[in-house]
Amino acid sequence: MQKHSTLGEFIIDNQKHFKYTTGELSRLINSIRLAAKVVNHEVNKAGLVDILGHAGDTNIQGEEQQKLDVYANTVFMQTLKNRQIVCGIASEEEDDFVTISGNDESNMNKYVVLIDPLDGSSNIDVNVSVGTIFSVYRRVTESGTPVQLEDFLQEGNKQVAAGYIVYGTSTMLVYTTGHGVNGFTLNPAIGTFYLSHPNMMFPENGKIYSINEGNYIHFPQGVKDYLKYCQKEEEDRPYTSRYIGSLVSDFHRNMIKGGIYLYPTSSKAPKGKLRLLYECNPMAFLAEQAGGKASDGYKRMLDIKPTELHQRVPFFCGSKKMVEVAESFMEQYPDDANY
Ligand code: P6P
Repeated sequence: MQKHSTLGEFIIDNQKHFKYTTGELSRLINSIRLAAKVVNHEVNKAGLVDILGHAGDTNIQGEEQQKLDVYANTVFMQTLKNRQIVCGIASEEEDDFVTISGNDESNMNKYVVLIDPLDGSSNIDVNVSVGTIFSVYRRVTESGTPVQLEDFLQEGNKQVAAGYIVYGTSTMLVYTTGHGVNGFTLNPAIGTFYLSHPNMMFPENGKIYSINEGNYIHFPQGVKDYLKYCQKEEEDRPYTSRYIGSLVSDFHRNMIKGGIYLYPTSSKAPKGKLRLLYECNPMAFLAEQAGGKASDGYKRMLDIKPTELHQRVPFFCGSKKMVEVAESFMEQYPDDANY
């Protein structure tokens, strides 16, 4: 029987891609691995303890924070801080970025991490899968000085690593360091992630589209036209509509089966809903590394120059040919590119 390598073994093997580094990135991925296990343990018993319901606070997005959101944020922040690997962290749950100060040593660390600690958290109460999304950059300001906003406002094409944990029927960690995408499934009995999905690739085409069609009347005309295309009785259509309401889960299914995920602008969300830095860019990096495509409907997601920490963008992501067809409808309406 083929011996499945563990995530720990894979990280060590993967180190060969980074000959001239000091293993910090490997240690960073290892800290994500630990935090994922801790959060998974809590997510899996969310229904059993009084951890549901709203923490009462609202985050910068104006969304009520579920207690599990707060918990997941604390775990990932603390794990990254404790390992003294990063010099700064930005989180959906934190109004501003957090400087990992403590001592000059931490300012010598060369990586910053951006994270959505528990995406899809509104699904927690109804026992639907949720996820963590992370994105890693090298800092661009002077080493040894406190991290600054420009270290976080980097284009997605500068990412050195990105990934997600999906807390679903099984818990998986899926990530890339720019050398393909690999998926690891947690064996909860022994707390070990095993390489279950080596070299994950989006099918070039697909028949699944993921979008909240409840917003149809608010969508740009290009999106309405594309949806009518998906639903037309012709050739390989109508496609299947699948929308879990959890980006990580919809993305993960589409990467395995083929498909496209869309969160466009609408009159309700004039810049879209998803955040560029810790949702769209990491997922776009993964998508491209898996042979897929990601854009705002008009331009490559990874080339968008960020201007704010929590900025939102429209998001079209998945099988390359499906995204290209969707973009061909959007380009009929060039004015909608100026959101
Ligand atoms: P809507 C979850 O809040 C999230 O950020 C994504 O995970 C998900 O795809 C989307 O928003 C769901 O948004 O407006 O359709 O409920």
